[in-house]
Amino acid sequence: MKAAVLGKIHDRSAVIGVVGLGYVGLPLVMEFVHAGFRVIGYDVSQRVVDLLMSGQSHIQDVPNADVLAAVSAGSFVATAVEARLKECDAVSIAVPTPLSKTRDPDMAFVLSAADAIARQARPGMCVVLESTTYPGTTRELLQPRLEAQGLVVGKDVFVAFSPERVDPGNAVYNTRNTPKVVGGITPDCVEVACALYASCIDTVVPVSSPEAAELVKLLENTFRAVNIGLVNEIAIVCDKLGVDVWEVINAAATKPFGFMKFTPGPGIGGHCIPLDPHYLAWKMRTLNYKTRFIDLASEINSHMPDYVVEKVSYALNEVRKAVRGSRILVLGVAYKRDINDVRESPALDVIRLLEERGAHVEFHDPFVPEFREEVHVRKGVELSDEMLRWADAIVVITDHQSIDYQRVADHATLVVDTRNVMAGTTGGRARVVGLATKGRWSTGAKT
Ligand code: SAJ
Repeated sequence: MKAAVLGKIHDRSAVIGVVGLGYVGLPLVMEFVHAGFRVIGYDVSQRVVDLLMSGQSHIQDVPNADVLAAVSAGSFVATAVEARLKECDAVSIAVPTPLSKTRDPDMAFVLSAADAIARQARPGMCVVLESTTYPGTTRELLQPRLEAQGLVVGKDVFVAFSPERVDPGNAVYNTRNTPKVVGGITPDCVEVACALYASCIDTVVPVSSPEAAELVKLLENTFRAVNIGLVNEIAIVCDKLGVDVWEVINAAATKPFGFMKFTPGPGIGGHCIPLDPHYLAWKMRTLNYKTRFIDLASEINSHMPDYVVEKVSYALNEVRKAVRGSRILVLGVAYKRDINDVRESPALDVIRLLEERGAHVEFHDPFVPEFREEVHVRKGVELSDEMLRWADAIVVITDHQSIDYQRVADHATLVVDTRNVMAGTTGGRARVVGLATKGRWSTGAKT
C-alpha cells in the first residue's frame, strides 16, 4: 500500500484533499495545484465553496487569478459534499482549533473533519492533521476514527501531524518556502507524509512522532507569547523607572548573538499566539502539571489593554480631562500591522474599556473599514484633519505603515502611542505619551 501511494505522489496522479479552505488550507491547495496535483477542497461553508468556484479568493495571500486559473484548468474543485473525499489519496486537515469561553480547547472542528474523513476513508489514504492542537490529538482523536473503519494505521492508511506555519501577510515566507515539520504514527507514515509535502514544499523536517510535531508548533508560538509577555513587563518596568523602553530594546537588539527583539504593545491578538499556548497548558493540567510561563505570559499580555486605558486616563488627566465624555480616536484595530484581521485584537478590548468608562470612541483602520461586534457592525471613520482635531486623544493600537503619523502629530492634541510610531515625527502640536513614559511628555520623541 505504501508503494502505491508513494507512486501516485511521485507521478502526481494522487488526488489531494484539503479540509478547511481558510488562511492555511487555501494556500496549501495552491501549492499542491502548482506541484501538478488535482486538488479537492472540502469546506462546510457553501459560501466559501461558491466564492472559490466562481474564481475568487477570500484569503489575502491568495490572488483571485490563482483560484480562477486552478478552477478553470480543472486542477482545483471546492466542494461542501463530504463524499468527494472518497476520491482523495491524501487529505490534509486545516480547520480552526479555537478556545472555548473557559479557555479550553474546542476540538469540534477537528472532530467533525476527522469523522467526515473516516466515513470516506479507504485503504491507501494518507491523512495529515495540520491544525494547531495539544500533543496527543493525532493519536487519540484521529487514529482511532480511522481504525474504527477497519483500517490499520501504518499499513492501510498513513497518519501524521504537520503543523501549519502560515504567517498571514508575510511577503517573504509562504507555504512553499517555510520548512514543514512532519511527525507520523509509524515510520511508514512519516515516509508517506514527508513525500506528500516534499512534492510542493521546499524543505520537509521529519520528526519521530505526531506528539513531537504537535509540540514543535506549540513551542514556536509559546516562545513568542512568553517573550512578548516579557517585553510587555519590561515596558511597565521602564514606565516606573522613567526610562524609554524603545531605547532600551533597540539598544539591546544591537547584541549580535543571544538576543531576539520583541516589542511591547497593547496586548496580543490573532488566531495563534493568544490561543496556542493554552492548548499546551490545558494538556499539562490533565497531567497535573502547571505551565507557569504560559500562565504568567497570558496574565501580562491580557492585562495590556487595561494598562493602555490607564495610560489614556493618565494622559487626559494631565490636561484636566476625564475619560468620561472624552472623544477618542483609535488608530488601527487589526491585531497586527498591515493586515485586515481583527481576531482577538487588543483594540477591541481597549475600545470596550474606554466606552465602559464613558468615552466616545471612534476608530480608523485603513485595512478594516468595519468589523462585527457581538450584535452589530461597527464602522470606522475616515482619517481627516478634522477627525484628528475632533479627538481629545488619539490612541495608536496598530502600527499600520500606510498611516501618515506626521499628519497625526500636526493635527492631534494628544497621542497615546502604544507602538512607538510617533518617534519618526518632528514637531507638530500633539503631545505624545508612550507605553513607558510615565508623566514624561515628549513631542514626537525620537529613539
Ligand atoms: N506582538 C507584539 N510584540 C511582538 C510581536 C508580536 O506585541 O514583538 C503582537 C502582535 O501585535 C500581535 C500578536 O502579538 O497582536 C501576534 O503577533 P505575531 O507576530 O506572532 O503574528 P501572528 O499571530 O500572525 O503569528 C504568526 C504565527 N505563525 C504561525 O503560527 C504559523 C507565528 O508563529 C509567527 O512567528 C508569526 O506569525 C510571525 O513571525 O509573524
